[in-house]
Amino acid sequence: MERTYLMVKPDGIQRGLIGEIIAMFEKKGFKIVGLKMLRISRELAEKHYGEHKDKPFFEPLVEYITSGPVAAMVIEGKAAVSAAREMMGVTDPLKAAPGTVRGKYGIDIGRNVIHGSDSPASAQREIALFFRENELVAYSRDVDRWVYE
Ligand code: DAT
Ligand code: MG
Repeated sequence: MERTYLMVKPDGIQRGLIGEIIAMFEKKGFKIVGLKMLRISRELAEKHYGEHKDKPFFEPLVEYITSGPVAAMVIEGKAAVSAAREMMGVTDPLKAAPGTVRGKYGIDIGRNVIHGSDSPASAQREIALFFRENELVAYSRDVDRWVYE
């Protein structure tokens, strides 16, 4: 089983989409092992998006992600990283497939509603950035025998 980091961005919170978005991953069969609201500091934003620090969109990106609270979560399941990326849709919401989070709920690339780790290594790094070990809960679900064969 694999874990990935997902985050409903400030536009998703303001637009009342937390429930819809969590429900998509929950109903898919993934297990939520971490969940919280937080306001990201500039320092944390710059760390989280460090790979983009030389890009022209870096400053607006940091402004956006720190502009209001976010909903942070860690989900667990088979191939969670790649499956969640598929469910989110591509970065530009106008190009994202219709059933995806960004395809359903976004228009502009700078308001693309959700973040998800892009590799298992990024997932590990991002989970550690946003969650303490004791904020992640290990538990079993009886329903998992109906999710996995
Ligand atoms: P993703 O969020 O799909 O992993 P990314 O890591 O390449 O995409 O970029 C992080 C965020 O930065 C992305 O969600 C939106 C913003 N961004 C990326 N490319 C951009 C661009 N060309 N113009 C404006 N914002 C962009
Ligand atoms: Mg990315």
